[in-house]
Amino acid sequence: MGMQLGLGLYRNMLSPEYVRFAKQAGATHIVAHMPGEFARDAQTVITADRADGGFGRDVSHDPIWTFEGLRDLKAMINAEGMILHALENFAPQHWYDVLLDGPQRQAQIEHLAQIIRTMGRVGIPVMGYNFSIAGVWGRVEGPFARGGAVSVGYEDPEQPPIPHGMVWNMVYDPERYDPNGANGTVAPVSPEALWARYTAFLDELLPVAEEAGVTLALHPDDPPLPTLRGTARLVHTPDGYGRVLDYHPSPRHGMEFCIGTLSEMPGGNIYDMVDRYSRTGRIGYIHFRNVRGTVPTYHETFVDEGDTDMLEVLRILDQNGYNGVLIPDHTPLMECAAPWHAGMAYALGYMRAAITLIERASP
Ligand SMILES: [Mn+2]
Repeated sequence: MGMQLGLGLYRNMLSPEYVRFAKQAGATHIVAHMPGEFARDAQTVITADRADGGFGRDVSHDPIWTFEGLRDLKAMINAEGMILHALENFAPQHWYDVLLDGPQRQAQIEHLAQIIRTMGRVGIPVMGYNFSIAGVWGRVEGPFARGGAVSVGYEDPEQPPIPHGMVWNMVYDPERYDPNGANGTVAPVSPEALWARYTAFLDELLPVAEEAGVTLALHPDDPPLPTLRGTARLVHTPDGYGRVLDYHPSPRHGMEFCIGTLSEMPGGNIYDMVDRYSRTGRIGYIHFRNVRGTVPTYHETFVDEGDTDMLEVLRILDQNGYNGVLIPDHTPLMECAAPWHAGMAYALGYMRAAITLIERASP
């Protein structure tokens, strides 16, 4: 069966036109990135607003998360001859107090359990998630990729504490949120406290995921720093996933395996990481992207120009029998009338050809 090509679509791109674009570019699978409105339009993707609202405001009670919403989403994708492989990321509204260990925690855990049961009922096999308090924060945008194509990077910024009302780099409580922290900030979170919150989350949700037949797939922390804005990070070293997987042997406890984030980790060998973790059989799907540099300074690149030999990554995956889904994650924006589309089509075409050649050459 081999490796499967997919495309991740943001919340405001979940339409038949975008699904057909993915199909036309050679993909067979869709990953639906659920929270917020990350893309302002088809042209540019919101990346970094250091001093203000992060990735923006979360939407309350988005009906897409109901049984009917997820059923209709899957039906829309299937109607185009495509497969809905995964949902990516809970909305901050769903679990801010799970991450922050706040008073709504238990009610929010119940809601997350309900979402996972609904996914099982609808038939969506993977829930990608990023158990992170600070989230993907602090990135800058610039002409970092080949030919001056605009991409994102991380350049070791000052790290103010997280204002109340924000988690996961999104505002969940606009009443309370003040970008300058005038209404207070999130207290520092130690690695031990974060681990306790994470394992409590797994203890409650893994049994639900097993019963529903849904794989929970954890994204590593991007940027992979030990702490960000005073809060610890879960997977920020080459061994980080090892500890996470060792916590529970369930095949429903897996990875949203981000090659880009893993290669941003200092002191790691990306090929060893790909080899080690693809042998576990616990990759829910792969974020296939390239980057130049490691924390605290790196820039995202086109798939074929960063520090990582992505063909070697595919060769290792093929050798270890990986037959799951790969999506481009993000790509630089290409200078034309449709920068996002062009960047994704370039990555998908490259991946399609590379996978075909590698699988053709493999015994
Ligand atoms: Mn990623």
